Amino acid sequence: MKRTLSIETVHKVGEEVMLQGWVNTRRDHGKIMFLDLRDRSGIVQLVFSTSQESPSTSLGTGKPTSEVSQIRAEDVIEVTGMVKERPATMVNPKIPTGSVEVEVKELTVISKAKELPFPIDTDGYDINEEVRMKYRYLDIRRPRMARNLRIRSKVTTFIRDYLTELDFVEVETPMLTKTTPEGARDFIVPSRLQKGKFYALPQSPQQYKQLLMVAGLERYFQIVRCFRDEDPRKDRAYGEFTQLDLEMSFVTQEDILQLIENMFTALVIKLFPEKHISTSPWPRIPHKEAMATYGTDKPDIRKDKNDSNELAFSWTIDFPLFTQQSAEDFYHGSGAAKFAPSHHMFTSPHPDDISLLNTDPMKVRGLQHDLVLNGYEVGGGSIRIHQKAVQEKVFDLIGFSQKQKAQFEHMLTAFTYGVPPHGGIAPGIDRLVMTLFGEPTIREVMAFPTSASGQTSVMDAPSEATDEQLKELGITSSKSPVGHFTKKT
Ligand code: AMO
Repeated sequence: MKRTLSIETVHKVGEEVMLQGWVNTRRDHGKIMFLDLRDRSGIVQLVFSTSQESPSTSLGTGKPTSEVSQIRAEDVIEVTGMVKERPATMVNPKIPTGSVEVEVKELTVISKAKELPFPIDTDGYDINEEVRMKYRYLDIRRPRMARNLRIRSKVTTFIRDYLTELDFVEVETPMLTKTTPEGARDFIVPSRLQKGKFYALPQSPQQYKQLLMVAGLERYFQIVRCFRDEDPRKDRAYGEFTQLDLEMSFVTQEDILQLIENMFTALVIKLFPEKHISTSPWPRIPHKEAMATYGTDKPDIRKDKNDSNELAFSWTIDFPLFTQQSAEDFYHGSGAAKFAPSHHMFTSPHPDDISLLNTDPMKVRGLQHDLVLNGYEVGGGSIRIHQKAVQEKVFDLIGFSQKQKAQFEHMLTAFTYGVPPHGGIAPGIDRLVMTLFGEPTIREVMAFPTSASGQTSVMDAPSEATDEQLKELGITSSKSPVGHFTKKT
């Protein structure tokens, strides 16, 4: 018999069905036992009767098997039985299948479950996070987590459809690549074929997306994994996270802002109808004004911060092109430099300020735009430099040595073959979804996040490599893993 989903039982009253899923709850009422069966569509009540003469004829005549009494929550079972309307007094209006129940005729236990390490019928916020991550596959059975992953998938599907409709091309860019100077430490991967050399995992596909503009694609996007070795926070994942990376040619900053505003407004209307965007069009706040008024470049401009359904989007624009931080802070190992880019080194100076690059670089505004939602920076981007000379000038100002400049030779070379003016943005999918859902941390919207100490969910990484693996890579490890040190006496 073909499997029926629990949600479909409401349309199958009077029919015999076969259901498969997990035992959500079990309730014994003397001669009658109820199980709630859970599958991906929700739950439905199963009725087992221990006597032929059921106390209420409407409550089923299913014969129990010896296995029935052994069944416990989270066992995986298969049942066949008859779908029946519940008596009016027994209808449960809280669940979509509350008007029916399945009178079980046959039961098979497919897989038994041990007692779970924590409850999954609660929201789970108060459970130790390490334990939740160790058993993440159980934690995701929690309705809140399962819902988060499902809605997140709807968000990315919406974005894909929306952009594809607008002639954007989704392109995958390499994961084994060269460092992208985004501001965090890189994860590096040793090369076996060229011993002593390393790949870097991309902090973002910044250079590739610009090269795709030189390649003439004009409209690119990618829902892409990015890797950054930086300290985690509640809105910042350690290790890896996901961006909606996009780039367009022959556009102004206005075009980028409009596209994102239109797309996310349509997304909220379609997927979060209970939420409202507090101000439209979204306010555009110059960086200077944001700092003076709110003391931050990502102001929370909600009108009522107690309203969990309010979404206050805004743009922060007119950032200074440079900040005075040391180069060490934004690009490791580049030595002392006076100026560091506010966003990244490919951001275009404001055209009115180009001459200031020679005279007063700190006064130069950049064509950077940050997308802010309820006080979180949920996206960042800019119009890019597309003139070789300007790019070289910025490299000089941030104190690049000849050797460092040589690392970006491919960009400068590409800029000599006919480069369209271009720009883009990269909203952080995890952070955006976290804010849309009102979740307290980014890890609540990621399937298998890494812990604050860099430990992966479920799988015990990072772990040691074998001597053979290291030898093949031409690497010797000078550090024993913590715990293997012998105590000095
Ligand atoms: P930026 O570094 O500003 O820009 O990153 C863009 C957006 O990515 C998200 N984000 C993160 N989310 C979770 N965990 C992290 N560790 C993390 N780091 C960043 C944020 C941020 O706004 N290549 C440029 C984009 C461009 O210029 O088009 C870039 O990566 O939401």
